[in-house]
Amino acid sequence: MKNENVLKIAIQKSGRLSDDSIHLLKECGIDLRNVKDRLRTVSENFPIEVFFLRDDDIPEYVEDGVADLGIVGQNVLAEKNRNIETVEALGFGKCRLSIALPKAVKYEGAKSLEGKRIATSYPGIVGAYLKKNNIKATVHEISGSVEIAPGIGLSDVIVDLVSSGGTLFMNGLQEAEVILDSQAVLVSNKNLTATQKETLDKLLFRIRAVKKAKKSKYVLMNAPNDKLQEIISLLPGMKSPSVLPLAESGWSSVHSVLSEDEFWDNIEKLKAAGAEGILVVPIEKMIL
Ligand code: PRT
Ligand code: ZN
Repeated sequence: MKNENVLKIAIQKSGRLSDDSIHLLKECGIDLRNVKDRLRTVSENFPIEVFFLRDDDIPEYVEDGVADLGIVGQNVLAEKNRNIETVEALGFGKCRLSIALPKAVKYEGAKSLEGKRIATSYPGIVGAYLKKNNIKATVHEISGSVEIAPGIGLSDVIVDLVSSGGTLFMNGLQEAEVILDSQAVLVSNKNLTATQKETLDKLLFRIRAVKKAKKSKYVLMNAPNDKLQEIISLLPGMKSPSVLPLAESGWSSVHSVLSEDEFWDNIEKLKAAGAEGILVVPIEKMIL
């Protein structure tokens, strides 16, 4: 394989996005060895080379073309504000960048920040938010443990990432306003070669099949023939459900695909309509 046609993808070396990023590539059928060394690795069955980096450096490397692709949180992307393309949201690493302040303090929208000291690792995003809302406040950039800043008197307010909210709670803080919703995204350099674009399309096709499968379940059930029409009307399927006769006369086996969002609702309706022995099976890939 000619080197310039191999896509170089930068993923987080060690942290919250690392395992999910590797797992996604593996689910796309990309063989990766030496992921334990976490330096770089070339796939043997797909024209891709993986670099392991700090997440903060990924947007810059992708802009400069040191890497062609990257997997990074939208929070880092918004903060670094690099000239790169967001190609696909990946559905993991979900969190939000929020304003938080001590529980006893009342929050009445952005104007509550006027004249306050704000501690954050996201000075770019916070600065833009203050500017948009026409607020004057002091921003202290700190690189970690932002949640302790109010407790030690360094700031009045923080802007930090939140997922469960447990960290804020343990530090006596309340989440007051979400500034940015974030998840991991696939990003790309803007000047890929035609061959690299083709490889990216192949990768995207696989990523979408994996994402789609995650959101769906394969369901099988037994149904009395006199209830078949009602049961079929509850099942969308990819085109329409498959119906196979059972060995016992008067009964059929019905197979279909249900989306996770409507899953429990549908299962209850199916049972009420007379379906029995309902099996729910995960789907590995889904190509539409
Ligand atoms: O070393 P490197 O620079 O690569 O890693 P890092 O330490 O900067 O990042 P890392 O691994 O902590 O996070 C990587 C990315 O994961 C972030 O940029 C986000 O896109 C995403 N992510 C998702 C999160 C969280 N959820 C999250 N909860 N990043 C950080 N947190 C923090 C949060 O700020 C809080 O302090 O985790 C703590 C626990 O959160 P709660 O709300 O569940 O208590
Ligand atoms: Zn980082």
